[in-house]
Amino acid sequence: MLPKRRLARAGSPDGGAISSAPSSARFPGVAIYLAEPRMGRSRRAFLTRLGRSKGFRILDACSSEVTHVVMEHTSAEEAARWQEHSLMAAPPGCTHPALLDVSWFTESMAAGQPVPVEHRHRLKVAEPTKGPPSPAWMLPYACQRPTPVTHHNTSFSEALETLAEAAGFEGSECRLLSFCRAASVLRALPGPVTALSQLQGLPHFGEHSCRVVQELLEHGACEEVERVRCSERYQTMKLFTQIFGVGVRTADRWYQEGLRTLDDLQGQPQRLTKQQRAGLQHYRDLSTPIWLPDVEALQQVVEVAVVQALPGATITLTGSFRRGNSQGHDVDFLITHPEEGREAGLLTSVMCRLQSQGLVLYHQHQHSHCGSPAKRARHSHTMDAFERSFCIFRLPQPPETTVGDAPRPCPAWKAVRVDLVVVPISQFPFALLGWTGSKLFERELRRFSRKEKGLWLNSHGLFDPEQKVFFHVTSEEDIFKHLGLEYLPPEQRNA
Ligand code: DCP
Ligand code: MG
Repeated sequence: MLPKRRLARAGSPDGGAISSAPSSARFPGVAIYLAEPRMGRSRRAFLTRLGRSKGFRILDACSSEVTHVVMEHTSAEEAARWQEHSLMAAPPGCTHPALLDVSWFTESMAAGQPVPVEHRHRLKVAEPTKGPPSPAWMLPYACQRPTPVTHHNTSFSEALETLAEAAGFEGSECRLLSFCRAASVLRALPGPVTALSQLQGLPHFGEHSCRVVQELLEHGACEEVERVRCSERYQTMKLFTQIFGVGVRTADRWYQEGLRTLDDLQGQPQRLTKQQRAGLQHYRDLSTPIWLPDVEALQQVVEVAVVQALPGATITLTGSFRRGNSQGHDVDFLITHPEEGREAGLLTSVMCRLQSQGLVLYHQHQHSHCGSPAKRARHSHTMDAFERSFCIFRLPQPPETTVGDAPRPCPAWKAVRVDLVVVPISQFPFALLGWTGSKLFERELRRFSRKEKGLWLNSHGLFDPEQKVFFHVTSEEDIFKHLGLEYLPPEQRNA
């Protein structure tokens, strides 16, 4: 007889007896393969344990023994494509396994035995949806679904983003993320939410976020959101954190000390860093959006300086403008050269050229502080370590604009925030992906890599901590491929 402890282990979902000896499975005619692409690693591991604990034979690899392939959120076309690539060629006379939706698997689990395969279990071509969105295709990670610039649920997403921002001001990262994720789900919906029932089953929609949407649907306003927006705390924190160089902690300290206005800060310049003083000096310009024509003008002047400093070097616009936004709060450029190493020293030379043209109001050079590659990869949550310059540019403006029939004089120039980042060509695809954003998209991408694929992603590389190897890539598309994600162009990354 087995001792009690060993008996318990043999019967547990993780127990070696069931999982490592599939031949002892209760249903010998059934061999299941759970296909990962859209299921994700952790869910697949969970379902595998569940199936094995109930005596099902679940294979780790896809082979000709497999009788049932189970997939989640997958259309018949995608499944067929997957089958072509992943299944071993069936020997003549041998039939392909059934490609089934996860509903067959969950019903079988509930029944404690394989249920007969019905038509509804077989993977179908996804129909374009009309009316209420179905949660089945709303994948949980923002990097798994397209999110365009313009969407249909602005008032709801803005309300949730206000609560997210307010949570961030209180240092509540968890609540900030919850509201951001719910807002992002709304941004990805193909139509407006008109009834609360449409939120049922959507990922990241907790009770609180549902309540906000419900109030907006019923009354056109949400009392909590209005209260937050009118509060002195929120308004002051927003005012202070909009200053270049001021983060939540500094803003909070000033608030606790009783400071409330920009004049309060002007009166105490000794409290401010050089960066914050520049931010305060140009506050009005820097807190008004930058529009596309300004970005194009900037790109031209920076490009000329870069090419003059190092022929063959290139600049690439990233950030919100690369995602197709027509306005943004700053302009982000990546600078590189097709020959690795040639980019060294380039930034200093570029800045000298721009300064000599009188274009630079402020700049702060940050040297590259790349440690060992593995060390960099581990710190996926922190800012990257590329050489960069945080600048405020003096951008000349057209002499006058016309409002109605009357010409209105314009200031001769406008202060604009610009980030110039220098990237060695071997890391360029990662930097491009990392700097294109949105912030939530990047966060979700890194979370997806870590949790679902066991890989560490940041703006420098993609690292496999088990194999201790970096992936070599030449494009953003390669990175999506390594992660098993469908490629999303920048315009669809507005999570
Ligand atoms: N980024 C990031 N994490 C950081 C800083 C930046 O992932 N700590 C990435 C995501 C951002 C991109 O870099 O989208 C550029 O940062 P910005 O702050 O300039 O943000 P955006 O360009 O997206 O928006 P904005 O129009 O406000 O500048
Ligand atoms: Mg930006």
